[in-house]
Amino acid sequence: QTYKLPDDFFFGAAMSGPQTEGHWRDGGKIENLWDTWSNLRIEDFHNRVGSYAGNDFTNRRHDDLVLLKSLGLTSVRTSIQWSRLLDADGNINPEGEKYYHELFADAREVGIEMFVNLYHFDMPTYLFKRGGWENREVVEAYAHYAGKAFRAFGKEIRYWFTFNEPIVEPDQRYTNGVWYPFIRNYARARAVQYNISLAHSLAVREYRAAKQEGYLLDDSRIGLINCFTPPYTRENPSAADLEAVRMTDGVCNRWWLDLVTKGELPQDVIDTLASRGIELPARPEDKLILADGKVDWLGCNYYHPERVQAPAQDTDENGIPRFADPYVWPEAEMNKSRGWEIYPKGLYGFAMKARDEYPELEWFVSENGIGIEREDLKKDENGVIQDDYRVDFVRRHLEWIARAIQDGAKCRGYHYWAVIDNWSWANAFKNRYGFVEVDLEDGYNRRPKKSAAWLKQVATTHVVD
Ligand code: BGP
Repeated sequence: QTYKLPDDFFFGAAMSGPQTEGHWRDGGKIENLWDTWSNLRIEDFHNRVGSYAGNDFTNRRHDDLVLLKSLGLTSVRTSIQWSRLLDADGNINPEGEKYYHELFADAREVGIEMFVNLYHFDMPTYLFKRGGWENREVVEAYAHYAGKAFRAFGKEIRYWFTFNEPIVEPDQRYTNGVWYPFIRNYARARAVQYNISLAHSLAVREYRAAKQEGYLLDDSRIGLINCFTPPYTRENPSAADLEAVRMTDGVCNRWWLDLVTKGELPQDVIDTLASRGIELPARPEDKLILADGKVDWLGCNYYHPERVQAPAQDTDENGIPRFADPYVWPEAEMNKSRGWEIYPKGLYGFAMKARDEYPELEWFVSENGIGIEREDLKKDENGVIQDDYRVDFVRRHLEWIARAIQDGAKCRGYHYWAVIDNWSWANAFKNRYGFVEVDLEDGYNRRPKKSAAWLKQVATTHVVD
């Protein structure tokens, strides 16, 4: 069956500043946590892999934008790096500001609509040393930074976002401790999550003020981008399994949906956390701040669902409270490179939930993609990576999006992560997401993979087949 996506549907690419820009110490840029960590990873440095190099976007950005446009894409989301735009006194770094003006001018010239996000896990290191998101002063500093960004680029950018995946930083850096500096503390993770919710709300407040003052385009919009991992449990679930679903969904999904549509956080989740001794650092004035967290639309990053069941124990071996254990669904189709389940229908599930429970909410798929190891082994005799699995993955997700729109979902677009291979956090360049290869052995040169022709066809016609 063939599906048609709406004509005014955004078809684009997602990326981030820290994963692409490189030039980590140029132009007055100060260090963020990824730079600090990259600096510790000497072997990556020698392999030319790290935030210091990104994917060489800064040196190639005009050509990259032309390439994206030639694939039929009309919008690109990236992020401003806080550590590039502001100095350690919170003042604009003129060279950083110039860099982003030039980038946005390139995009205009090429005919790409830039979506700009303000935070992609890239906490400036000096602020982390002051407590990071656990310190209210850092929350204030972020709102100050957001206000500066809105005022500096307000006439150039229409689509603004406060955070990318605000649930992931607390989980990866604090709960699971897999990101530098490898903290393992669930209570601190929830405090970070809570304070990021305040930071988001204060940034929206700044946005509205800047708009009132005439710094922004009249038709500009503000949003938040979260990753939505719909939890499913086993068949014939127990009450405890359903409870595991409630808390998984509550912390990862409902928390942000409630914040951006109602300007509040889910009380049942807060109560359950409190019943386990996890108190959020709430103050009486916070309710008014959170009330300002409502947005104009939402980005939904979707990679995989969550399969959960009742936890076997109340805490893990490190004393971290457990609300759910993973459930291995025997029928799961896995992307073995990344260890993530492939379940396109989960996107439809999210769409129907949004339609039914948050009927006013407009949203778009802000990230979706498949990262595969050792694609260099999949080259044909002309050196072109044969990646039919990527076409299969994206096609199936787009089909569910098209069906959801037919069924009333207010889904306005699709951004693929990442159309051009880029550097990624803990995995460096291991898993490649791109429709376009970045050849590290050949000076970061770009080479379209086999799937690029298919992408172009779909992006230019909006017909999925
Ligand atoms: C999302 C992030 C991206 C990107 C992507 C793929 O969570 O917003 O920055 O990295 O996941 O994940 P990974 O690179 O870890 O495979």
